[in-house]
Amino acid sequence: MTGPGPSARPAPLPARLHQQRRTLVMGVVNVTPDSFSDGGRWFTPGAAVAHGLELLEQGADLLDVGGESTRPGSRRVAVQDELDRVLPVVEQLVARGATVSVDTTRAVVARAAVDRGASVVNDVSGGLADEAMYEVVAQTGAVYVAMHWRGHADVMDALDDYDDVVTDVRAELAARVAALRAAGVRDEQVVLDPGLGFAKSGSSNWPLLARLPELVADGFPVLVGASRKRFLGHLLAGPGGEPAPPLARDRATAAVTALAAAAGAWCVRVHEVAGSADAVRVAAAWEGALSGVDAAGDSEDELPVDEDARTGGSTR
Ligand code: PMM
Repeated sequence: MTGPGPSARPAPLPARLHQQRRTLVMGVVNVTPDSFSDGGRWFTPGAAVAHGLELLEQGADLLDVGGESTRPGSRRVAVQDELDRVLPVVEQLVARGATVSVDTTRAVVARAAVDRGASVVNDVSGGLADEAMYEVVAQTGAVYVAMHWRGHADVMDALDDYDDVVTDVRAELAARVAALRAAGVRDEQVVLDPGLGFAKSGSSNWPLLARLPELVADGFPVLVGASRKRFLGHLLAGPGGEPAPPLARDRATAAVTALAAAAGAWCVRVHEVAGSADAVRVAAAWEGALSGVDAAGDSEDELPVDEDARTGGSTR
């Protein structure tokens, strides 16, 4: 494999994340009763914070806190409910030293989360769900993940119509970049995401992964969110054709992480962190051996001295 190694990095992130010579691991903290992969397990703020701290212990570099499920077919939650779910968790995780991303399509939620210390706005709609989003991103200077999206969860399964899924997704993301620039967002803030499972049938996801270097070559950091998604359930289907359940998809997720990292992904978003934390180190060692850099030893891919953040600041 001769992937290009980790892609460009967004500028406004904390220095300790820039020092990594490998793909970053974003741990998912869903504060929702109904996410498809882990619905309801960490629905109270206390449980969500404890889960986030556990993910940091397992090697997460940053945590993605979301209060609205994007499960296929799901309905929108009220803005106030989303704020009530997300903000206390963001605040407490930031206070414990975590780098926090907020998973929201709403500008008002993004702004409130950044005000409470979130560094990243992860918008699965790429700005299409809320016309005020780009202004918030421009004003706050937060890192912004623009995911490829064609419609909300209740309609997205009907929007899987592509000539060539990779070419079309890249073109639609390029249109988002143009709109972001027009709104005053700096390129250094922007991360792109092909949006696996969003308006993509099972078979549409594999070309997006296999041809990830094409998206990486567009020059922006790339985030990959394959974790526990339906296309992995179908890949791992039992003898009767029944998809593997979400919690049985973690080993396949870690395998995707290794391949995506070797293909140059900047970050992977995962529910089970430990397997992907290992996988990104394997990929870095693999790439390092090809380029003559020692990424497998005890030096470059580790944090310098920031054990506090890795343990959630629990020793402070
Ligand atoms: N997938 C989910 C939620 N947020 N954000 C990004 N950037 N990319 C993704 O692929 C993505 C996301 C799916 O929901 P889950 O949290 O229930 O897995």
